[in-house]
Amino acid sequence: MTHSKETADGKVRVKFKRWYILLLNLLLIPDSMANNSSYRTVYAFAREMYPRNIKAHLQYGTAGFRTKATDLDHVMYRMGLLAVLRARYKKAVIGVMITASHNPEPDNGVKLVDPFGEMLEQSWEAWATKFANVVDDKLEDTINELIKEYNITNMNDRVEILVGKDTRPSSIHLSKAVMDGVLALSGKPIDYGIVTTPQLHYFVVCKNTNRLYGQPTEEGYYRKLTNAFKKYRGSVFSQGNYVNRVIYDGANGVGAKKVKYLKEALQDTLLIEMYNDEIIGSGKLNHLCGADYVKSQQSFPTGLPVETNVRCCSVDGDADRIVYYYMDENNKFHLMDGDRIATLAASYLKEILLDIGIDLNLGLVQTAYANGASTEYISTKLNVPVACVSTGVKHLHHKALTYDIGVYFEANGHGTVVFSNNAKEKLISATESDSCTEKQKQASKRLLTLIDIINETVGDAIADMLLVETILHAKGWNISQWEACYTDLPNRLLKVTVKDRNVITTTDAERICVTPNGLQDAINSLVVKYDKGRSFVRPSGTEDIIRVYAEAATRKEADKLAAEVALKVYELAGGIGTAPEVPQ
Ligand code: G16
Repeated sequence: MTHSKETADGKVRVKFKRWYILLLNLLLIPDSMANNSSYRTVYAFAREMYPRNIKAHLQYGTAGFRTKATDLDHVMYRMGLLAVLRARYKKAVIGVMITASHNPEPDNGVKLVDPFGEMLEQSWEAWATKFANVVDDKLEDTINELIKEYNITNMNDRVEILVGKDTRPSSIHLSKAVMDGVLALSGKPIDYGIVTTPQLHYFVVCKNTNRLYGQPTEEGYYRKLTNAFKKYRGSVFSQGNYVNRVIYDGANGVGAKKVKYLKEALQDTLLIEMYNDEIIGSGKLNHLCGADYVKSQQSFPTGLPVETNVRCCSVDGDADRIVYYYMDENNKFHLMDGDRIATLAASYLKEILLDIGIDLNLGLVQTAYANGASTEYISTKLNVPVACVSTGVKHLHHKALTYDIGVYFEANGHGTVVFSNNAKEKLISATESDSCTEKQKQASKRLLTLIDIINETVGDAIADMLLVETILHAKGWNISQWEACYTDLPNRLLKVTVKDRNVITTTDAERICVTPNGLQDAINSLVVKYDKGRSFVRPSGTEDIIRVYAEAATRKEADKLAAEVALKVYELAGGIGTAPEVPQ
């Protein structure tokens, strides 16, 4: 059935017949077998089922690998292998999520979830890239290299790898490839089927905290969020100018599928009217809808009824981002993006902390995409410290953990709030302390309940929606009252296609362009022409393009500045296709 030999360098080389690995996969390798050392290198055969057929170099980017689904079989298989090694190294449960989030349906992708729900640690991103690109014959060597580098000695541990996928038709066989990779190294894949990205992060944390964070099931997830939401809301569902009705755009993805369960659990506390919930394989995922579309186009998604002054929200393809918006009586579109959610959350938390009267440092983390007006509001009106980091929730999450209470949101609607153990302990003791007044105790209890509405593991569109609805309800606000806190500077996001997006490199949290030579000088000389002008460019980590951001005092100026900068990118960074047009 097999033949294997141990070489002088101690590496085991094994050859297996194809039917054998298939049988192993069917059996999911029972525990007793997994401990048999002769199964440790099943990958040596299994990789033959997932050969690397492409020449293009793939990179573990902003949120893992993203490209055409047809190019990903071997990457998925290898990420299954890597997840097992990571789990053995961390001695913890690891997650693998198959999704391309906001990308169109022919794309797919994969990202690994670390033990506490964080994105894969950066030093391992380089290993992921190496695993994805190494030629088939060197895969085994690369695995041995990693084992040696991290001195992974527990190669018999039957570690659990939680696997989730979004609704893309390609996710089905790609998830099988991940599981084959897990099995090949005698790990234990646990298939969670179709789930949102944040749900998978939540399951990983539940498992690694021995269920302290919650039950690692979908039911456990809904129960935790909705129980806290209902408790916080009490028996009055609408109050002040707040009405408990929201129009919801599911982007024809997993966010539509999953919110159905949420609706059932919430019953009348929040009336969610769902649209864009087409079935799997309709080809409509993210098409003219979803959070990315609404944010970048700054317009209503298709398929939603346009009702004056009614709160609407859109989630993205894997339901980790959310933006709100509404149409006013003059048919003007108003966007409430991640910056707005961050400021709403930070201002409310600040109020509660004042009520409690305990010393906890609250901080807010943004990226260069944050609207200049929001940054000014946070620092000068809310008096909350604000930090700017590179794009990617992994960077924001990391920085947010340096505060007792860290609020982080990207302008695109991706974010959450994290609470340190110190903060949670102080709140718990405040609920019981004799030195606290009844008002302080009640405020501490409220905040502890609010924490349970939040998915602290990563940005979560569903949990973030419940958080926004909770705060608006508590304040008795309608959406225009929320908007009235500050006035956004008009801004525009554009994409430019270039031959090689890596020619653009940046520094200072992506606000300064280092290469190609002369591009930053060109941007500077354009920006100074505009009142309140600001612009930056960066290569996307999820699409093969350069992103251009610009803001200025008026809509016309913001659009013009963005187009001028896009043209400079096209000229100096090897643009391909039609050159961007600058409006007059
Ligand atoms: C991912 C990341 C986000 C990032 C977005 C766009 O979101 O998780 O943090 O803002 O990509 O990244 P880029 O500008 O590099 O393409 P998602 O929702 O697509 O997973």
